[in-house]
Amino acid sequence: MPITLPDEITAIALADDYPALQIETADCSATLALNGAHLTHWQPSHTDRPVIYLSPTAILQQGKAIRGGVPLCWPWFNAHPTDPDSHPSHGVARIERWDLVSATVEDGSAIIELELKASPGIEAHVPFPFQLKALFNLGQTCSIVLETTNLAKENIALGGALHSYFSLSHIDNATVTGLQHTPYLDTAARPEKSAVQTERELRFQAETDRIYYGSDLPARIHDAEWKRSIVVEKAGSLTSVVWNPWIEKAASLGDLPDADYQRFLCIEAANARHDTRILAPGSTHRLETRFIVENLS
Ligand code: TA6
Repeated sequence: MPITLPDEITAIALADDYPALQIETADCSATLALNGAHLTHWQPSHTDRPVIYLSPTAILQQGKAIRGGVPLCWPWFNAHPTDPDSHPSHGVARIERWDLVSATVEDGSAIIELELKASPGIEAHVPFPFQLKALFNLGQTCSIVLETTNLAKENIALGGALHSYFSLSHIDNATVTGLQHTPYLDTAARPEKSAVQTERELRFQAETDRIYYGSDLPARIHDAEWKRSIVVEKAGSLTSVVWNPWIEKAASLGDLPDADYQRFLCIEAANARHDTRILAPGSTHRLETRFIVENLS
């Protein structure tokens, strides 16, 4: 890594040929892998447990997505919109190695910029020229911005998600608020079905895979056991995805211990389905999320 790192940021390897940055500031500890520009750990100093869940059996290999942390899904969400058999689920950004552009520490927060440059491997899946940056501000709060600039001469269609995995004491202790009265697409149902959330608090008793649409409002995870709540704010997004694989799906995932569906919940700032953005030549889209942890006495 060509740039000089401040004392609070150390270059480490999470596995062979798997570089990352270890961040230890007054306000937080965090780990950021260059593969996928993937935040695998964040814990602000005012909470005594990690906020981000990382699977203990995550595969740390170039070309593989990390189970847990905050995968950056880009430039499409979930299955490729027209040719899912030829392109990876959730796009290419999370399986490619990013370059470190800058890393500084200001007032206890680490400010880090990474960039994904085009390559033949990427161009096989992404048919347009682009500039893609990931901007991290890691301190008492955590903010992540995925910034895409369309370098093509024509419009492009852009989807994606900041696919955040939040750590829980147990899924039975977790509720989510902020989604009441919001319409959603239940993609776990066969066939998929549309509904509107009526209850104020969302609880989890089965596989949950929902795309909430039409809202840019924050969601809040309440953890009764750990007496904390996590506010998930977002910008540049009108779809929020809520996912927990539950028993069967968790058992089918080779990089997740069977019972670990109990230990996390995904709340994702997304541009999914009808929130896919059309970007004109030269224009930029910023998909943003921010986590705020509040201790409940
Ligand atoms: O964001 C929810 C979702 O799209 C689910 O449908 C589920 O597949 C999850 O992402 C995980 O996807 P992955 O490709 O990481 O296994």
